[in-house]
Amino acid sequence: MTESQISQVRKVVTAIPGPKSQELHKRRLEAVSHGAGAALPVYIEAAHGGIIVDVDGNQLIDLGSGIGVTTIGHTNPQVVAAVQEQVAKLTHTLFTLTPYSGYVEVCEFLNKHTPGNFKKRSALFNSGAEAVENAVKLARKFTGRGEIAVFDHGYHGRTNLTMAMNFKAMPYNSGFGPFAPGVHHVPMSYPFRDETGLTGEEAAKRAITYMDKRVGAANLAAIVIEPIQGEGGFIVPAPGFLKAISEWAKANGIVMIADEVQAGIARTGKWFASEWEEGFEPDMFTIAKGIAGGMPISAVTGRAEIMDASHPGGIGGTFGGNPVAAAAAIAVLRQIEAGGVLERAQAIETLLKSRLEAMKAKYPVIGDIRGRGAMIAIEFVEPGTKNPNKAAVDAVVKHSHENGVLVLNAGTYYNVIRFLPPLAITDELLNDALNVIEEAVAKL
Ligand code: PLZ
Repeated sequence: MTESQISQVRKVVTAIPGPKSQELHKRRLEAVSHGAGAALPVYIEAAHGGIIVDVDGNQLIDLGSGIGVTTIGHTNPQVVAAVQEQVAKLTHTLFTLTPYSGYVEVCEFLNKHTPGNFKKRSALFNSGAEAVENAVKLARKFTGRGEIAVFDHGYHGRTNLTMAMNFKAMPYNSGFGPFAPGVHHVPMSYPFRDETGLTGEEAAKRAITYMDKRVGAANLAAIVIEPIQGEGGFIVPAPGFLKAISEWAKANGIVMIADEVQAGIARTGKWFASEWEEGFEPDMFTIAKGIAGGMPISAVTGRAEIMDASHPGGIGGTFGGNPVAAAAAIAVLRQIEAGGVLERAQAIETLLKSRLEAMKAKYPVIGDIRGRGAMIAIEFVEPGTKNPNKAAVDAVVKHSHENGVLVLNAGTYYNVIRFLPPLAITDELLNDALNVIEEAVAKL
């Protein structure tokens, strides 16, 4: 099946998972480590736009983009063409051995479009976790300090350092320690769950008191924060929070790192989610997921003096900034630069929020609707309380999956459903998917 033959409609032709998926799943359980989870064991063989097609011929509406990766759309024609052209020309040299232009071009794009009016440089890696590791490495080298601060409900990856930075033991960390030292967890601003009326500035004061008293400003190399928390359930901090944290970081010579792995690259309707808060001024950004339409590549972009703090040879890696992945990234970044992509994310926010707010008014099981752009979540509660309602999420996810709508859960309490659709999704598909979700909510 070629990409253009995938009609942008939901089609359920077998049980989900269907017989071929079930067969493959048996093989998988035999062959693949059971440590890798399976949220929906439907085996996908093709995809285009906002539709993924499984081996049984079911067409599912994708509201997850593989956790925010195929933001530009599945099998985006420009990405496909760029990859096809590049893969036939050059697949690898190792950039730090004999370089190639694609790597440089990706860095130029990121230096230009990340927020901050200062001289920047970038370096490329393979995964989000690897970007976070390298940002912390460089911040430590630059400041000569060792400690770092991260926020409750945060997520940063599955390597040893980034596991130490995650909030949740289960499922990410449990039993895999001991973890890297020097990581301090501080209170986040979580407007839905903080005491009513707590401002962003007050929440920042709470976090700053902890960092200042417990860690000591002079010992902190970096503060790492997701401007909108992804795995945590799309927690958007109260206005003023990010600004106050970054002002304190600046005043104390602490490197402010924005982990934009999930929220960055057009997802929230701006190039980077950090841009939504006036006065929030990160020194460094970690970038991955949506940058290359599904090809594995990640980046650290930041102040030139921090990015250059390493001796030559201090950062690298065999595959980082691979030529094929870089070609895909350039194809994505060019399209964002050409216009229309950010606007599409904003239009998706309008559509999702208006329908979800209407549902919230009707169904007391919905406690909160939040997020920006095409990064919107519902937090489910037991009606009349703020008690997390995981059972509701499980039921809505199950009904959606059975009816050909791929949704993802999230949240510290597993009581959040998050929407991360490809921006190429049509309004018709979004509305169709929301109808299925509303059916499920109505049944609760
Ligand atoms: N920082 C903010 O969201 C990845 C994890 C999927 P990697 N989140 C999805 C899973 O189950 O492993 C993420 C993130 C933020 C860092 C990362 C890590 O990115 O590319 O998965 O290493």
